[in-house]
Amino acid sequence: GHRGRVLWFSGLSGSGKSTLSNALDKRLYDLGIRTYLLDGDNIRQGLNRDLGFSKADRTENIRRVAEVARLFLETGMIVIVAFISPYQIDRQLAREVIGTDDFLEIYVRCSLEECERRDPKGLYAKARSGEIPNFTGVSDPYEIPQNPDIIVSTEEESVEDGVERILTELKARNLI
Ligand code: GGZ
Repeated sequence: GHRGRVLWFSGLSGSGKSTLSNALDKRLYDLGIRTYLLDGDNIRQGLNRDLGFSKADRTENIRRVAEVARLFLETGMIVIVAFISPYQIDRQLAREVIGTDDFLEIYVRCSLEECERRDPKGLYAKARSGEIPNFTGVSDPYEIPQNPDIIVSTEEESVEDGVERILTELKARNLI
């Protein structure tokens, strides 16, 4: 078996975190590598359904996700985590909870303009009209990762190319 790892995706809403992390999850599964995906769909509706989008709640969201990722890590799985995780300090704390040797930060880079153009759920429009307050990138901060392990630019490369590049990087680091 493999030693566990946490692949932590950070990026704006609509940047492509879910698409990329799901595609990577499938590729690793096909390679026979055990993975577990943590994202808003299985965390914010369950474990963290008491949390909203204030700064304190986002911090608590990320803290709990990091603790859950650590539990799965101990089973030897590759844990794929996909949350906006907008604050540098919270990502840093997650790295410390998980252990820096087992933590890879992947910045899903996409301009706010392009995320707004995509607006797959119409959330940016609602944020602009004020219907959704504290929306990341519009009325709430996103702190760009300063030293990510991997950057995937979803305006410049396809999902397939991004996933292959992550796999190449994992192999180069002997992580898979
Ligand atoms: C940002 C929000 C907000 C606000 C609801 N700000 O595109 P989505 O819909 O599916 O992804 C976004 C998701 C962000 O949740 P996270 O747990 O990843 O955020 S954080 O890491 O900051 O805790 C978006 C939706 O929730 N959403 N309101 N105000 N995104």
